Amino acid sequence: MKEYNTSFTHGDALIVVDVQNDFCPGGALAVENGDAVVPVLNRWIADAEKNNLPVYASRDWHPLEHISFKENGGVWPPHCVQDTDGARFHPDLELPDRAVIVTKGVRFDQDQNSVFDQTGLAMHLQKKGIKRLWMGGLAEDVCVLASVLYARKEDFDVMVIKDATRPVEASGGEKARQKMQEAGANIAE
Ligand code: VGL
Ligand code: ZN
Repeated sequence: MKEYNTSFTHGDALIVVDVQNDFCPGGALAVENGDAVVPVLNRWIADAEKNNLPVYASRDWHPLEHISFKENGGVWPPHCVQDTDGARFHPDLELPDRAVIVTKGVRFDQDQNSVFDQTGLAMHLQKKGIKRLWMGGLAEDVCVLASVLYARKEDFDVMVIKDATRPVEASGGEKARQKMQEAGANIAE
């Protein structure tokens, strides 16, 4: 087992990926028990607040007729359409006012699964001296996976908060964890 500092400290940031209604039970692209990540992430958010550490929350924010939707040749049902209820953060997610919202998936012609894809977030964090990212959210095998892999490419240390993420497919979760670990991310139990 690799050794690492397990406390949330200076130089760390919390990244909450796509905890939106459409990815929770009852949503258009529901992840089984997707809402179970909310109380876990709320504890991390409270800890970030206590220690004055930065909190980022991404949202999938598609235009109507987005290329990732089945009707347009993609693989997903329509989800997280801009300004709809499904695109809103889960109502129990306790984001502080100072949380920074990262909006992605707005291009008509591309999907942007990673929170870093064309958002400028990596450079922004680097400029602030952030070295390590604690990450959780939905879905583990799609946007969390893509974001973690990108973060590793950008040389951030990455801690995936295992209880704070759920996959679209159980088998996909196992595979995703394997890929994230191979890329050097730590899975924090
Ligand atoms: C996501 C499927 C399609 C995600 C986004 O946030 O994991 N999954 N769009
Ligand atoms: Zn999407």
